[in-house]
Amino acid sequence: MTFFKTVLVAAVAVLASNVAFADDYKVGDLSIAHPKSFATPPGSVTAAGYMTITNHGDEDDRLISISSDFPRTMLHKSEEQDGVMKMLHQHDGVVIPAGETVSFEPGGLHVMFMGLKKRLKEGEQNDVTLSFENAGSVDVTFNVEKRKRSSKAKDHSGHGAKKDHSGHSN
Ligand SMILES: [Cu+2]
Repeated sequence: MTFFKTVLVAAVAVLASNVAFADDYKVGDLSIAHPKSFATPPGSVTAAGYMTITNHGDEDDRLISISSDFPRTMLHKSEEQDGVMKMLHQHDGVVIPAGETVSFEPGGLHVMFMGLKKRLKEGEQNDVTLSFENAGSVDVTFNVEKRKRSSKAKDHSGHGAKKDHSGHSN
């Protein structure tokens, strides 16, 4: 009985860890967890991508570029300036400090997919290449997930081909 219990516990533990790491990626000292974007409304030409990057090493690294099958892919940061939310292009990339985790999440850093020809639908997958200064490149998959209602106010689907991003209300 005890033996069975032990085996069962071990099996569950293995299963749980497989699930937990199902969409985690590793490159060098970095791990990238849960790349995702949200389904977009009709007519939207942009979509934001989110993920979490952890630097397990003892040297800083930097996400220097990102590419996908979409016409343009950029690194953005939403930031409030004088009471207005703006999206700032991260020209120098995004530093991933040694021993730290950087979250790309609604209202902050995000990947911006631009020039979308069609909506992103739940369950779709988009292949994206992340290039880091030290760790090199890694291919990851951004799963399109159902948008949570609570995040609607912070979504990026509104911003189109404006020259700057000051108009969009994220
Ligand atoms: Cu953006």
